[in-house]
Amino acid sequence: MKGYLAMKKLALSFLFCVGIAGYAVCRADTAPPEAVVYQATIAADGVQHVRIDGGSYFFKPNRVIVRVNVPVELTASVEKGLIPHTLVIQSPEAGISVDEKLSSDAKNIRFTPTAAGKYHFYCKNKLLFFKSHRDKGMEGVLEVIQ
Ligand SMILES: [Cu+2]
Repeated sequence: MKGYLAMKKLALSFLFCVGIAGYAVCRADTAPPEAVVYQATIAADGVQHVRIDGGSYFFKPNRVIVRVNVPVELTASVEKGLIPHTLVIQSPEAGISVDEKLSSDAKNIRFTPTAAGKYHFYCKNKLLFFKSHRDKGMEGVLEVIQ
């Protein structure tokens, strides 16, 4: 059944490509960055350990699910390169205030989320009149669940 639906979807998108949008449009990679989800578990040390790898211009995972009122340790780094990146989570309503420069050496960032909800994390960097790194895709969602 799943296979059939996938086939149907494929056939539909093919029809869309040749029929309406045209070949050139379909060749262009305009899809938004794929969601990479990580659901943290509580380790033996009572901490939710989460690894976030970043680069130009993404965070992976870009959706992180953690439990409320349990300490979180983010281990964050970015790929080697000349472009500086940061990790920002400004959600004081949930006890989270992160604003860190990232490098290829992993950095440990600790906090304990105190309220369930969805909070954005992103890179705040922006070069002159160019689009911000966030607009280019360096953002994600920290989902705090009960
Ligand atoms: Cu950046």
